[in-house]
Amino acid sequence: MATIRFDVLTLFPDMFTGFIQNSMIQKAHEKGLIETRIINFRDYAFNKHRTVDDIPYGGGDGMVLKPEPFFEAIDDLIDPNEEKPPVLLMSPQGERLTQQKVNQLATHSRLILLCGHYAGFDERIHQYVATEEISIGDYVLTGGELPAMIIMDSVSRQIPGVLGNTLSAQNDSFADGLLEYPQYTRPAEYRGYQVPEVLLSGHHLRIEKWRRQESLRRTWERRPELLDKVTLTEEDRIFLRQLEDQQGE
Ligand code: 4GY
Repeated sequence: MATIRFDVLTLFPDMFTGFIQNSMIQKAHEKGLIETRIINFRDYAFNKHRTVDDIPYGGGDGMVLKPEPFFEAIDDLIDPNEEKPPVLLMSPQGERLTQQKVNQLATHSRLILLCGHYAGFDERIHQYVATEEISIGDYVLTGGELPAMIIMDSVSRQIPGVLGNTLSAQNDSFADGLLEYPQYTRPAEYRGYQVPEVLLSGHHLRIEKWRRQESLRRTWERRPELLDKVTLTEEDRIFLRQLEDQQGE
């Protein structure tokens, strides 16, 4: 059975309680598929006032996170006789998180996540504590907690058994490199808005073809750059050529 353990170093452990105590993550915990340890790295600040930050050398705005609590906490978490788990530092300067990266992270049995605040980390934490830096997107947050939760959420749902249905993780957007086709449920008509006829037909081959084409259409309209990385059939190519020909009509 594949399981994963997340160790999170943060100054704001309460931010994680709502996340962990809800939804699929909580169920995955109950099933023993995932384990999370939320550690306040202030517990590893051994100076008199347990300070975790200090003013930047060379001057400037904001406070910088001191190296000692991170080095000490990692020493406590990692057994030198065991394989060193990835230590991910959340930063807008990191490698962009993609589904491919999520899948790769999900192959590990353990991940350590470092969440910073203020003006950032002392560079020695980047260099000697973190094994890689991850960014969830090109915008700046107040801290690394939300990115850490995004990693925990996206990685957890790749663990077999975490989602009720083992197929759901494979079917979604990005699993095959295309955006997902539109979904409908009952009623078949609401306020005059109709569910596409083909979905009511019960004709599985026609439904599959329609879904593939809608996935291709969406990807072509919204994220055309994704199409360069997808394996397309001859039928897919014909459909895409039709879309191009119809363009501007
Ligand atoms: N974007 N992706 C991000 C972020 C906040 C100051 C270092 C992001 O991953 N992390 O914006 N993080 C900063 C705040 C300390 C982290």
